[in-house]
Amino acid sequence: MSELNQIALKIVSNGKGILAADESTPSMDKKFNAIGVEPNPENRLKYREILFTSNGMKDYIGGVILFEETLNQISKSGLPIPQLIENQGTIIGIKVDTGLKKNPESPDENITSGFDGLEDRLKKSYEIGARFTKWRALIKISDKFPTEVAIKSNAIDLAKYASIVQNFNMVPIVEPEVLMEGDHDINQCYEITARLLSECFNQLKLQSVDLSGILLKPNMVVPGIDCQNQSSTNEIAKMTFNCLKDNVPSEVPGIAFLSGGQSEIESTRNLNEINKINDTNFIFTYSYGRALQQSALNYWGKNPDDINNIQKIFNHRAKMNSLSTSGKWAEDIDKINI
Ligand code: 5MM
Repeated sequence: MSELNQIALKIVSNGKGILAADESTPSMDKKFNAIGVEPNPENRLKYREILFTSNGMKDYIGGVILFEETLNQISKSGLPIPQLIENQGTIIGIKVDTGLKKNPESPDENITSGFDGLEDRLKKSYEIGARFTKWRALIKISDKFPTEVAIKSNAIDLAKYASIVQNFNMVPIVEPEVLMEGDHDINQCYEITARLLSECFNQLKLQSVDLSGILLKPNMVVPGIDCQNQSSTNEIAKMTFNCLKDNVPSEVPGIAFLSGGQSEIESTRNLNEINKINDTNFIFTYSYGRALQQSALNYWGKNPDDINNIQKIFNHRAKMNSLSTSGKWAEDIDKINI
């Protein structure tokens, strides 16, 4: 077993998943403004430190993805954030893409940037303790889009990124996300997700990436938010499972979904259903941002000093998602008294 494979498995095994706490500063600004909190580095640290010191980290969070600012912050206790996370037994990851730009090959679509200075950033992040990384490519569905060229160029860049990261001895999370925005139906989401995944693995193989040393972070196959025909949990689970089974090579050690705008309960319910029908060796788990944090963040906005209950809310969400990795979650146990 290679070192990268071991790290990947440690992140997603034993009912653990990933906490995506890598929101960029503009995203955090929006979230803080919405709950009436002043957006600044101190408040971002305060909020994230509450999550990282929760008991739920030990049991349910195998890896946490950080934004560069957080990786370099010092906690209230005086411990650097990376050390505080390591003390929980959680592996540190870092977002290394730098957001979206216009795709030169298809100017009405996007491509992810981040190759400038990437090697330097990887070297520094490794020294501070990061052992995995993340790069997110976004694909939008509409009448005309995505174009073949957008799918291909994003897949090429994801593979190029993954290959560079493995040279630095870190596990690359490959995140090809088909967005939920739009009125497309679940069949369209299936078709685009399948094409995107298949092109990504095509490119990963062409660029000789060790597939046993990556983690895949895909979207679930769901109808667009504005679609008139919303789907049942059963349908979402079956289509997501089939799409991944047919397009992901078996060497990939873990598939950790993004929540993508689904509610906390929807993300848990869908993952639970996927794991109920999983008859493969794939590990299906979570790499949620919003779906792990939303309730805790809202409560923190109103009760910033009530650390116990903020952590209780986060621990509960993490535990519910952990149960869903073995199909043991049920709606009637998903209750919390605050
Ligand atoms: C946590 O959000 C991540 C970064 O967002 P921005 O770069 O837009 O600030 C995002 O990449 C995240 O890791 C994934 O989309 C999963 O998060 P969700 O909220 O979709 O589960």
